[in-house]
Amino acid sequence: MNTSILVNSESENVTSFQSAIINGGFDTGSFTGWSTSGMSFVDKSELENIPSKGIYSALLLTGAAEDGELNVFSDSVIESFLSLPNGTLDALIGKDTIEGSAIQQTFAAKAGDRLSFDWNFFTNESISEDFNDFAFVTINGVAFKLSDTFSSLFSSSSNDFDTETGLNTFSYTVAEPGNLTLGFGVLDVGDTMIGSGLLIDNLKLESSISDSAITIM
Ligand SMILES: [Ca+2]
Ligand SMILES: [Ca+2]
Ligand SMILES: [Ca+2]
Repeated sequence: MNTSILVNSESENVTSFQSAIINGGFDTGSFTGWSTSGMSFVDKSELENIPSKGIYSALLLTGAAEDGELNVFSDSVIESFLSLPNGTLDALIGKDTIEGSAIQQTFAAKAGDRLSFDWNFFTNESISEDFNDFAFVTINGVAFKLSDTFSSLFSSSSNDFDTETGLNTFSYTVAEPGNLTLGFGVLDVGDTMIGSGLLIDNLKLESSISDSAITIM
């Protein structure tokens, strides 16, 4: 179907347009377009995952002692990096978050655009209130938890971690036009002894056709 000319501007179909997001699938093999803090990799083989789109995914890690001293950052540094109010991450999980990694990107979005991405949370932790490592997304300085060690989605993992949620899709409808800053992070809680990770891929911003339709007179 040719979507460049529409005779019906009332169409509510949704189609992908040129995304303002740079390298949303990480398939440049690098973090082009992103800023990073801590241990973040773009890799196709680190965990032998099958990315949901393309060859590469982003992988963020906590500072697990079993992996040696990783170059991760404290929760307060991560909060500053993601423009979150001090104490946001402790409050999100209800425990003392310690350290981890994050990435972010800012792009233009219109009201009604649909943002979506795929994620997978990995951990070597058991279900634990005290060491409840977690992964989260931030949208314009507001944090939403993606998963923690209590996830009902866990199955045993075929990669280097004990368990994983498997790939899930998060979607969000943009309410206000303007720049949107999107961040992702994964954090150790309680201590730094047992590691967790967050995979991100296939980040997309989709517009409603009716926003850019051309009406033929
Ligand atoms: Ca990809
Ligand atoms: Ca803390
Ligand atoms: Ca941990």
